Amino acid sequence: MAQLSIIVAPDPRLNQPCEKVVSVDADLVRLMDDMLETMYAAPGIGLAAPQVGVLKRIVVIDVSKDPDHPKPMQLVNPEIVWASDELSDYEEGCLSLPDHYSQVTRPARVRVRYMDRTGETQEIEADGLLAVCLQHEMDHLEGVLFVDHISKLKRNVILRKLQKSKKQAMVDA
Ligand code: GNR
Ligand code: NI
Repeated sequence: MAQLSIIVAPDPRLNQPCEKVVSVDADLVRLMDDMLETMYAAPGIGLAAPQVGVLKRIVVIDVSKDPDHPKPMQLVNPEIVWASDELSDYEEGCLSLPDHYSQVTRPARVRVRYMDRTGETQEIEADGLLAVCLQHEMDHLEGVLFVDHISKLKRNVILRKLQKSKKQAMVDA
């Protein structure tokens, strides 16, 4: 297994729709395992392939928050097949927007269809943090970040701060 580096915004790779995966092969399984390792190390509760520079429809998630009982999930070509009318707010963060958090409103429950690491189609219905995380990760596959769900003013404040710290890191290096 290997750790991958996580792309921080602003970066054009985080704003592009990702390609569907055609077949789940050994290379793809290795990528998903590396994504899980990268997510646990960060640490984070989810990671989408574009965050490591791979523009494919792949997501890994573990919302268990209990290192003794991990519940890793690997989803290929995930699709929302149903979302509740009921909405819910959650204070979201993103490994590609480090140290920035905002309330985001999304459907409270979703049903998601995806392929697992063996290529089999699965469906799950989720609420709570898993529903938030699934929607957050699937947004990444469309090139959408949580800041795209908040006011333009708040979004620009966050993106300008990140841009500024990137430029400073270039000077420091
Ligand atoms: O680690 C993460 N935590 C988090 C908290 C609230 C809502 C969404 C998330 S996902 C985030 C990891 C990440 O950036 N995934 O894309
Ligand atoms: Ni994210």
